[in-house]
Amino acid sequence: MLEFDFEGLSALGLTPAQAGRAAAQAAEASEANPGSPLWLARVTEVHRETLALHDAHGEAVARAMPRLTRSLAEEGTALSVGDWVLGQDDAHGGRWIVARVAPTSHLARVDGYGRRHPVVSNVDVALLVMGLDDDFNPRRLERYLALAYREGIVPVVVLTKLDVATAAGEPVAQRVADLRERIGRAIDVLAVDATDASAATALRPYLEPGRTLVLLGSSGAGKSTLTNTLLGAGVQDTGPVRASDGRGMHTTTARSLFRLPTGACIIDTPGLRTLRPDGDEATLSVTFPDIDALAAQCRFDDCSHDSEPGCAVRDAIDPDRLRNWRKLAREMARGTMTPLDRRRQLAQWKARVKEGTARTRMKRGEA
Ligand SMILES: Nc1nc2c(ncn2[C@@H]2O[C@H](COP(=O)(O)OP(=O)(O)OP(=O)(O)O)[C@@H](O)[C@H]2O)c(=O)[nH]1
Ligand SMILES: [Mg+2]
Ligand SMILES: [Zn+2]
Repeated sequence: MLEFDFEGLSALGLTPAQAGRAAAQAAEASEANPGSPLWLARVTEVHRETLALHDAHGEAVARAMPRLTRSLAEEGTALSVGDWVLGQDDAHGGRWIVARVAPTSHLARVDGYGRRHPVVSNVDVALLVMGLDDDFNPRRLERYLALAYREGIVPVVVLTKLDVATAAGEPVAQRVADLRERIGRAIDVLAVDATDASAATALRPYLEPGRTLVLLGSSGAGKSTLTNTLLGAGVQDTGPVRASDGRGMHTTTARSLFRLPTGACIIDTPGLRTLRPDGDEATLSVTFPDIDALAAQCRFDDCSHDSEPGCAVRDAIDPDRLRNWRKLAREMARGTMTPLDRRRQLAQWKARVKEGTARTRMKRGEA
């Protein structure tokens, strides 16, 4: 049996579809865990041992049932900020999460070893935050775009430090125009002073009640500054940026979900050090629709837009964008390999090395 207040939870981003999923999963969960009634809440923070939750009435701290943690780990995932969860109270008033409501979107990043790390769940809009200072990097932005597109999340580019760049006499308007030209006009690009209330006005169309947004971007880009401006309060700590290279000091160390006065929810995240999008060919074609459209006109179906004759892409696309596309394509191909593929590839490499060694020895007359 599941008891919940839809009105109250919809203010935390619960959609009718998710409420339906929750009810269906609750029927299963109460069979597995008979006893006290189930509740539904949203994860606002994940700590080592506990999770902070919000339901319509307030904040609470809960633990995940070890069985749930184990089964999620087997699927290569874990409870994340933004997840909707079903839980039960024990006889001592302890709160236990017994199930995760299947998320509608789930962002994960892949580290240098190919391991997936959950970032956030159930997000509608990703604010891709990038400073108009040394942080400005269209290639990195294209990685974030791929990350959002893979999950069907609407990306919005927020360029911060407009005040700083303007005061320094930088050609901001030109930079913004070039960026729009490069990533395509379908993506909204806003340039703001994140410390000023005008940033909240600029973002207003994305802050509808019930929406969930996530802030993504490197350390020092201004994610927490923006969070505070949108909250109208200094809730999140913000940190200095090194003068030498404009990098932040990793001030935010955990992800947290906040409710905004507009009725939207926002998740502030720590700056990611490495970002390899967990994507595939389809992700790549939506992230680079310009390349995808032109590729149909190349003479060869498998054109790599490098030196092939009759290539329609090479001369029409910004060379830096094309280089980035190629790099991401390679990384994603590596990411989508199954462990069996990888073992096979490794075996091939080893065989080739062995062959090479044998050939050398033969030449030397050792064999
Ligand atoms: N003048 C000005 N300063 C800004 C702006 N955005 C951010 N800053 C400053 O940049 C520094 C870093 O901002 P934070 O909000 O802490 O950056 P963050 O993205 O949260 O960084 P991490 O938490 O480390 O990932 C702070 O000193 C902010 O005051 C802006 O638009 N204008
Ligand atoms: Mg921060
Ligand atoms: Zn081509």
